[in-house]
Amino acid sequence: MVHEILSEYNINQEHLAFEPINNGLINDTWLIKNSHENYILQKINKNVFKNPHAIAHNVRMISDFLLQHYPEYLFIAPVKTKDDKEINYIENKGYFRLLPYVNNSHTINTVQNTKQAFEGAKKFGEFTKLLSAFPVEKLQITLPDFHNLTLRYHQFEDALKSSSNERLQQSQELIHFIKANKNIVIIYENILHNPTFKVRVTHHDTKISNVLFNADDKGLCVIDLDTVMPGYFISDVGDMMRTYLSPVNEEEKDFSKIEIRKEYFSAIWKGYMSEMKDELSDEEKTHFIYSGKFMIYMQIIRFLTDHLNNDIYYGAKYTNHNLIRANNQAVLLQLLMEKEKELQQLM
Ligand code: GN1
Ligand code: MG
Repeated sequence: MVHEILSEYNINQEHLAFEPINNGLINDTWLIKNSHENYILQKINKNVFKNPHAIAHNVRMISDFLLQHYPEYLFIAPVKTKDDKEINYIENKGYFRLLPYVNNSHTINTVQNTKQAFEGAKKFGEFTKLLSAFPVEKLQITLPDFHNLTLRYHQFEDALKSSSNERLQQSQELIHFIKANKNIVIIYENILHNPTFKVRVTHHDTKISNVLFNADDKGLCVIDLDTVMPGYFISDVGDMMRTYLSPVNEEEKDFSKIEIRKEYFSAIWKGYMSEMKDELSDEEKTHFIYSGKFMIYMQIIRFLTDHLNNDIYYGAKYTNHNLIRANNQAVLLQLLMEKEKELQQLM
């Protein structure tokens, strides 16, 4: 299949080698090598991204803007097909895109030191800052209501009504925890009506594997622009907290390993603020820690809703996979709330 896809591009297929890279739950990704160069090939999950052309539109607009205003910024534009398309549709196979591999760069799957956390936060901050003069309303919505917490909460309530009794029974404690923390939804709804919160170009998937690093662990640029849409800074900062603060991620079944590492919080704050301090309003800054609660809470709801809906979105590699992920994230949220006062001292 890879040969068929690559034949749509002007690239040499001699000595072709490819291997899958497992770094996300949604799209399939491969590393491709020929005798001269490396590429990243991705299959876009059409069940999730119903309009792949919206992704291509956004990437093109952002690429043009950055090239015009910040030509020195490293932006990885997709390789175009022979007929000049960024997205390659192959009948019965789906939508694909090919990206050049940046030489001497690498990605990491977990944050191992505070420098990486600082650099990641700085790179996502820089991305939003450089695009502050970009007409954000011209971006297309690639995933409607992606971080709409009100809607996520409603989907959770709907799932409670349609779920099997067995799955409902297993989830009782977590359902109670979600309901008890509904104030996180209320604060989100206040933000929507708060004029000091600005809609900006937001990445919406700020996990560390979406940052390219050089050999000295310096951040080079951000990648995976499928979910770049208009949004609030709490989405980006919140997902950094969700994925950088703990030494273990959502897949960890031994919850005693989950931790909030204060020095990593400090690194996120400093890294993001090194770029965004003049962009964010004071009101936005006071919601910095709230960002983490917002994103972790939403992830609990999304994993649990999927469990109640028989794993139709994320899938499950073992029995109760999404229930365990949801419980893992609930532990993370609980610990974050307990540390909130201490973290405030670091800002
Ligand atoms: C999905 O596929 P990946 O890992 O980039 C999801 C994110 C979740 C994440 C949880 C489009 O991201 O929103 O936070 O899983 N992306 C989509 O691991 O749903
Ligand atoms: Mg992604």
